[in-house]
Amino acid sequence: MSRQITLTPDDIVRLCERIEGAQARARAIPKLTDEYPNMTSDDGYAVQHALRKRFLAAGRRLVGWKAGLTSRAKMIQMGVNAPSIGFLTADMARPESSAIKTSDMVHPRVECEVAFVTKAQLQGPGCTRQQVLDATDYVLPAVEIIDSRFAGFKFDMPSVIADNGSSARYVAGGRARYAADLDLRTLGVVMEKNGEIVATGASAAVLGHPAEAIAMLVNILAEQGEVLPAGSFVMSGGITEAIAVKPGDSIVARFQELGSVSMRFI
Ligand code: 0L1
Ligand code: MG
Repeated sequence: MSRQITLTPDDIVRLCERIEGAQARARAIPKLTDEYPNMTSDDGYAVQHALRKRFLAAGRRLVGWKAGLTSRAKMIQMGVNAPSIGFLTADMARPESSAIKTSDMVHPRVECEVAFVTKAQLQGPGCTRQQVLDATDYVLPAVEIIDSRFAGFKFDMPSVIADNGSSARYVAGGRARYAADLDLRTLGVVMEKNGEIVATGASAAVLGHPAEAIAMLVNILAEQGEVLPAGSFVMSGGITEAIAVKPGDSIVARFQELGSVSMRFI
């Protein structure tokens, strides 16, 4: 299937700089399709690719990828109808139990995810859940801190893809486990904010099985002529809707079988 690119190379540079500026200054911008109404998801990935090149050229290190919008709850929350992917760099990671600054984000939200660490390269098209499980070294619990750079968290697929799937920070922790020792479809998750339960879910919410989201991610990478290398850290998508956080909030995400991940926001 050929990619549908409507943006010119100049447009791609312009939009990449606009996203980079919004991320660096923590400033909300209008969604990109307000100015480019014909933008496609492939255009969004072209902007995301330009952003990745720019970040890596500036010395940031690619550690893996994230699947986003992989649960019905998230798609309904955000008004979109397909999953997306984004890249993760080492500087986005925050230690477990740490204090995370919010002044360098626009309007952060947190979501519980199962993360996979791979031990073999995965390549699409046609990558399957079983191939993902065979290539997985271990899984561990994670919290993704997303931060759409679009005003009011209002966007569409091309815009959110260009904004690297709202990637901002992530915290991995808990207990690393072999995927074969768990039933990854039925893991229960509870998110607490300031001691109150604010979201609950089961991992099957992510496309029926979180490894399915990793297979989808590998197949989207293949459309862009890329593979998922061994040693990648990959987040499979929010199990529940995302919860807004502000300075003073403490978050604990409790995962059945995988332990908990906590952090506070300042
Ligand atoms: O990780 C996610 O599911 C987020 C993808 C982007 C959508 C959003 O900002 O909520
Ligand atoms: Mg996510």
